[in-house]
Amino acid sequence: MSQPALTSNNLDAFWMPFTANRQFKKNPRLFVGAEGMYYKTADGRQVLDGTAGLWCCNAGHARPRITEAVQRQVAELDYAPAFQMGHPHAFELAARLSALMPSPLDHVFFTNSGSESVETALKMALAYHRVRGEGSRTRLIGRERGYHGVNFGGISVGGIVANRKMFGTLLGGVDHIRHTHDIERNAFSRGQPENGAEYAEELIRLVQLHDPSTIAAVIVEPVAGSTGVLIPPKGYLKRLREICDQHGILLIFDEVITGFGRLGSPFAVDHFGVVPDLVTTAKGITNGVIPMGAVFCSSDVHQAFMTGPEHLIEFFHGYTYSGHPVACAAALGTLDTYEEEGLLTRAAELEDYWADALHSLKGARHVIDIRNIGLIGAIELEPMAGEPTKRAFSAFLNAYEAGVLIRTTGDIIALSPPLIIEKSEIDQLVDTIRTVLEALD
Ligand code: PXG
Repeated sequence: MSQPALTSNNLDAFWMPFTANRQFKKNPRLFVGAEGMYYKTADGRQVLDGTAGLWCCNAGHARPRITEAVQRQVAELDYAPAFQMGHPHAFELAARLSALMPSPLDHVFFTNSGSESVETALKMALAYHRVRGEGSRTRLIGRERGYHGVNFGGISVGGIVANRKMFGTLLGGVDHIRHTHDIERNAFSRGQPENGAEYAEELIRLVQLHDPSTIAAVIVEPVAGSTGVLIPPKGYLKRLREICDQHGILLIFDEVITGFGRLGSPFAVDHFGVVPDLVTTAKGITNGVIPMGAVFCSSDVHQAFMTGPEHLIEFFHGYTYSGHPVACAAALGTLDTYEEEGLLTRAAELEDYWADALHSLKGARHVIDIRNIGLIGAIELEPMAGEPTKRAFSAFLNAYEAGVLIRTTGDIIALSPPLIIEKSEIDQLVDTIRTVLEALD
């Protein structure tokens, strides 16, 4: 296929998401191809993917099993109605996914994105209490600096100020516990920080304030990604689970980023040994190839809905494209690739090398913290006086010019390469960042 010509005129119509549109269009950064660990730019350069796209291409790019599965599926069955009808691959995929997840998380509801998975899980939690006769449990608890997508439920329980402040009063009846980031006590931690399990006790404060009979669910990312890689202190997630159990509150883990091998185990649920009632996923489920998300729920939650006359719909929720045949094919090809190449546990094998490489940046210019877990890393920079985010954004632009794709949020560089990365590529990524940091204002 020939490349479309690009003029400043035809860059104009596309209002880009979460992008500095005017800055971008003055000097566009366009990818036209991708294979393995590398993107190809419109000007013919190779760029090492340090971010797995947007935390989604866990098996790297252009993986043949996924490509072929999608091609076959489009030709065979392009679409089947999602409501009151089915197709075999959706059932096959749900069964394979639930086999990957520890029991009792054994049912799967399909969506098309992380944001939709979050809305689905929040609605499931509210409806669960109601079908069990506890309809007074309507409150949702999130956490400061949480990211749960961009729909109204997600930004309400989320805790990123810029994502919330423009959009009115959001959902009512939502409260937040504090975030767990504590550079003063935990700077330069490798893996889970030692200090901060006590931040879970904040949940008790909210339980006492609102009364447990009003609280439906607590939602957290096991490792907060978008907000700059906030790793849970040792013991913190376990304590959240205990408090939820004591008070009949559902616990939701948002695993849109941590799911599918990012931490060195299939899910954060396995990694931390804490089992929530609901798990939201997306991204790595299809290796980013076709939009898809999935919510896992416990047998207890599922069973609560399976009452009443059998001809009645049990849960008034779903999307035209829930379990889309092409997305299911992509997901099945993705799971095959993960399994054949051992990718869901590869991050555990590389974690020490990754940690050593990242922490070798301690002492580099502007660096005030480095943190890592699985194949996730963050390098926090001292903000420029009066101009927050500018220094990290310059690092992003300069790294791109130097052939490496990184991601920044605030003044934090976040790294999450495809799980196929080799040690030499880890070196390339870190060495490029070191050079970029030394040259920054
Ligand atoms: N939950 C979590 C934990 C996420 O990280 C979403 C929900 C929403 O997913 P969708 O598919 O609706 O975008 C996300 C998405 C970044 C970055 O660079 C992170 C996300 C998306 C885009 C960029 O940090 N996370």
